[in-house]
Amino acid sequence: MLLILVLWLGLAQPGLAQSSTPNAATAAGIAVEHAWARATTAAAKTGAAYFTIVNKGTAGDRLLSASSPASDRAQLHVTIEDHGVMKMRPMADLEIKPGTTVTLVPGRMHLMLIGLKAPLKLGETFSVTLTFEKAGSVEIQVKVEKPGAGSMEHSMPGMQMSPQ
Ligand SMILES: [Cu+2]
Repeated sequence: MLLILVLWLGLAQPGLAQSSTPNAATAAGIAVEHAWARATTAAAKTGAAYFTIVNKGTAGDRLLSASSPASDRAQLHVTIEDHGVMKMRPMADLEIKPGTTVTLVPGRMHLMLIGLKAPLKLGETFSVTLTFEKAGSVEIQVKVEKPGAGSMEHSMPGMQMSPQ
């Protein structure tokens, strides 16, 4: 019900919800652009998605959680180096200050798709719903690109999940 209200308010205000590209979603000043994921092997149980969040509003917002029909769970992860070993840790949330852009890129941050229901195949798209503190739910379409796309490998040798 709240989502419907938020969407209705967005549509009712000229100047908002004017994005036409399929990859962009706008609600309360938040836009999500260039969402992509890496293709996975047939055996992969996890995948990673990346996107750019632009806060065009005058107030800060926070990305609180995410979900996708492509996997059992979707978790925001940050990549850190610990004694020369790349590790990833879940993030509680992600702040997007007004007028700033936050980009999830390999080697820094990603949306971890845990328990993939099917391999992510090159050229396919799947949806992810991002839940923001103020902007509410924003559905994005994630395009699957080549396994090695991006600047750094997601699955680096020695990369491991820290216990939660
Ligand atoms: Cu991860």
